Amino acid sequence: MQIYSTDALLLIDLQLDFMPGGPLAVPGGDAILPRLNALAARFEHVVLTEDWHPSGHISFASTHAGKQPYEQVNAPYGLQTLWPEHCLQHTAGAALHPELNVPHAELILRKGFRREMDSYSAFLENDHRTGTGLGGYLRERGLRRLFLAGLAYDFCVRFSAVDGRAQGFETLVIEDATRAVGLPGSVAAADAALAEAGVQRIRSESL
Ligand code: VGL
Ligand code: ZN
Repeated sequence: MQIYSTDALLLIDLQLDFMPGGPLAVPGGDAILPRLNALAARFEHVVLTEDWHPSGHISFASTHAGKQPYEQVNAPYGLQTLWPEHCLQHTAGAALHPELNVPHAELILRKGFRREMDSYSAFLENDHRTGTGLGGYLRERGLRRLFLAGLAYDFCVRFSAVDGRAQGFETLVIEDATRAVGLPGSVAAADAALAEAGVQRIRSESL
């Protein structure tokens, strides 16, 4: 598969809090970094995202009395899974992994910065209505096809890919350049959602 100047590589949430040893560790999250660096070097356009939460964020179990991580609460916009505190704005754990080597990344998009609403997707917050601006940014720059990788396959990669496709971008997930959180059923649900949305899953060697 050829890479064109109208393609963008979207690298999702490669932050320390999602790496092994972090509060919301994604198993093997750091093992994909060499592959991501090699991929990124071949793309003219790379966009990074950062999960970027204020204290007291609605997605933190600690915000809800008596709730534990991985339970759910009813939010005004629907069910919200609760997580350990992670990616607090401008803390060490919110930093990108130092071994991520993408000096030519053109945009770092932050999401999840509203206390009262989470945002798994890089395009739409969890109400599935509030835009982050990424769709407009990509369109204005003439970027039409998106390759997604990073963390976590079953949450932020999944929802970003589905919303990117829904906004009219040809969207592919490079599956061996992602890793999953792996809650019960979450990987199967992500597989099904990507298939349903028309998001192709490819392997990095086909690029
Ligand atoms: C993510 C759970 C909570 C992700 C972010 O990056 O996939 N997952 N916040
Ligand atoms: Zn988060």
